[in-house]
Amino acid sequence: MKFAKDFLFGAATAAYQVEGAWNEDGKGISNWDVFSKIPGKTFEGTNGDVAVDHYHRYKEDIKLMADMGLESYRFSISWPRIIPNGTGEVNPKGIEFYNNVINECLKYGIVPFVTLYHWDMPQVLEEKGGWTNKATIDAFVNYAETCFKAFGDRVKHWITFNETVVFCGLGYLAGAHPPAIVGDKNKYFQATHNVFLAHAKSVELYKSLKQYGEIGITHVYSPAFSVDDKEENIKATEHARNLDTYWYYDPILKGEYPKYVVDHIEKLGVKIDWTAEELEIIRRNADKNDFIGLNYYQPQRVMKNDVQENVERTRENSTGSPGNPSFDGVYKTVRMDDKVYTKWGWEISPEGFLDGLKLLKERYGDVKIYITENGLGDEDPIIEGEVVDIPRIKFIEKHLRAVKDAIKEGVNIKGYYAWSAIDLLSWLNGYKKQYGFIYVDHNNNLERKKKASYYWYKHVIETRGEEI
Ligand code: BGP
Repeated sequence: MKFAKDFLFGAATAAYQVEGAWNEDGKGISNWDVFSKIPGKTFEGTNGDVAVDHYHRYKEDIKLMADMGLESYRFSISWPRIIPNGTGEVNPKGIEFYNNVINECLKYGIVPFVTLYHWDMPQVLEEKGGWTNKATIDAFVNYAETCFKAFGDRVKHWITFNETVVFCGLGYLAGAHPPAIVGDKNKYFQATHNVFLAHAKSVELYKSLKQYGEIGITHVYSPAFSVDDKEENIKATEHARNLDTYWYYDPILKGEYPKYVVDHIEKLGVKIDWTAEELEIIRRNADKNDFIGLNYYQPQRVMKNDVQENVERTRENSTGSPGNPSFDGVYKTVRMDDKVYTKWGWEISPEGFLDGLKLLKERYGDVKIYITENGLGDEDPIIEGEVVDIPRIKFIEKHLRAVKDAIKEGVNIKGYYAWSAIDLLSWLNGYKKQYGFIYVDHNNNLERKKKASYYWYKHVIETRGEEI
């Protein structure tokens, strides 16, 4: 089987992880510009000041993507580059930069797939309470409108937010992302609600502009599976699915919050400030979503847990490795002896991907899905000057196979974006953890080099995945 002609083969990046130029051409300071400089927060103090200098080298990078045959490039827009203070004046140089990136893509027939919020928020807004402040909702919608109007004639695929569970969870429960708050359940749930509202309002606005493109949201999907068939662990798994998946997709696709979670957090004493009008905005926009984006790296292996603890997570245990109790103490994720893990402790499980996609279909039906991220973080071997990233090829091959199988089973998947197009800054793990098809030499002027996976993916695209 070949992938259909309208299935997009892509690759992704995010502004803070590739652009650099953190204080150039009128860009405002972001929360990540500040957070990454707090000692101990990131691996060896790495930050995105220069990143891989995509801001100055986008032409070279997009040419490399074009030569790879990439059909679509998912990248994000840096909010503080467009509106430096979060609200108010627009920075013409910011608009110019993204116009250039978009036009460069279109020159080669690459479909730009744009994320509006991949975690870098104007610091001015973060200081006023970030996502816990309702004023941020309208600031975001105004920023979204600015982007739709500036780029919407050429950009026909929009993602509002990337991985709400990550920036809210690590930001307000684990203290590992800005604003580095630990264990504040109220702030966490308030922030998620405010994000869903900002999403719904942006969708409504986008549709009213009649630009005839697609809009959706991206969540990371780490499907929860019980470690065994003990009833207590199965119950804990259902709990995890509610908290980590349904809470995130239900308001978007069903227009309402899962009752199970609403009841549960009420018992925990969490009070969300949500008005009837806000809930109505979320409800009436649910059927306007054109797709959901789904990032998949690994499943969660879940078992019951009894001890409630608010742990401040470090870099090592905050980005994926199992071994963490849930914030409410009900379940924990564990490492299993019979599973395979990456060097950073992330389980490799294409089976979990397929099973997870089937579970989503059961709950949400035929919704259109783009796999907006999937990839292997590794330290790539260099042999005789060549970057021989065979484990990445194997990883993507198996996961593309799962996508193919899911499509055969009726899951409506329309595209696959490998994370990442090019080696970039891992938020907390520096440059050591590589994901790209293109290598960046940090010892030699950030020179680019094609990896083995680059040639492999090019062949996959040329043959529309027939040999997968
Ligand atoms: C996702 C993010 C990406 C990317 C990826 C890999 O959660 O959307 O931006 O960073 O994870 O994560 P890491 O860099 O921690 O390995």
